[in-house]
Amino acid sequence: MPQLTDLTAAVAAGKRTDTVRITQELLAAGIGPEAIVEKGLVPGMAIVGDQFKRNEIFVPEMLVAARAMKEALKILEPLLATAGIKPKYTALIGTVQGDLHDIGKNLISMMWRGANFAVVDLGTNVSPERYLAAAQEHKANIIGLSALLTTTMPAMKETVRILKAAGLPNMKIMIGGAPITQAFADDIGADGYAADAGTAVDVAKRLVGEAA
Ligand code: B1M
Repeated sequence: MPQLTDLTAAVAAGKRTDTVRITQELLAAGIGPEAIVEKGLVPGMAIVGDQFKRNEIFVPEMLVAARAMKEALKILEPLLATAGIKPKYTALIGTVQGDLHDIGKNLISMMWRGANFAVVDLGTNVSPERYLAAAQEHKANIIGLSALLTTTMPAMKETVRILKAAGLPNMKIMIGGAPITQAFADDIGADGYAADAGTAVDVAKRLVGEAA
């Protein structure tokens, strides 16, 4: 039986077929989808990030690894989501303006769906104005902003400023992404921050007043 570390290695090497096969084998062996994501797939992308930082690999290799991870996530998504009960709360999610990274954002979206939130995914490169229009249209309870680049953190700050200035009732803003910290969230006035997809569920529940 393959180990979670084999999955990490397959993602890091961008081996799409192996990544899918190992994901299926781990599921068949009874490993839960959350463990597969958090302990198998995510560490693979962390390796890729470190290699990129050291100039050992370049954008094409990062893309290949990202595609391998996305294929595995397609298998895991239905398992992470629960069916049935009508969602009580609506959450919007998007990656902020200028930022095209979407894997983390997609994971949060899946986990929120799994926690029975109705999720509207605005995609990547979302302008502050689009967030605001969507928040008004969907009467969202949670607005989730993701940023992976230090250069797009100012866009996150601006989005929070515009959303807060609109004074929408019952609307909480939650942020996350690799360069984001609780200190930054406090600094820009976001209502919540989570470092990972599991915590993102707990924080969203807390923000809408449900016990996490
Ligand atoms: Co990019 N990239 N990238 N990249 N990329 C990083 C982010 C980088 C750290 C790599 C590095 O240098 N080590 C670096 C940023 C450096 C910095 O800003 N300080 C970087 C760079 C520089 C760039 C480009 C500028 C490269 C170039 O073109 N020269 C370029 C920018 C493009 C753009 O956005 N405008 C670029 C492009 C790309 C690809 C297209 C090749 C690809 C993205 C593919 C895709 O997303 N569809 C890519 C990838 C894959 C990465 C790395 C390797 C992996 C990102 C990822 O998917 N991680 C990344 C290095 C790294 O992060 N280790 C890197 C897995 C994912 C599950 O984690 O997104 O962090 P993450 O999400 C986590 C948490 O952060 C959190 O929960 C998730 C699950 O635990 N979280 C939230 C995320 N959003 C949240 C929201 C929440 C709560 C929690 O509430 C709402």
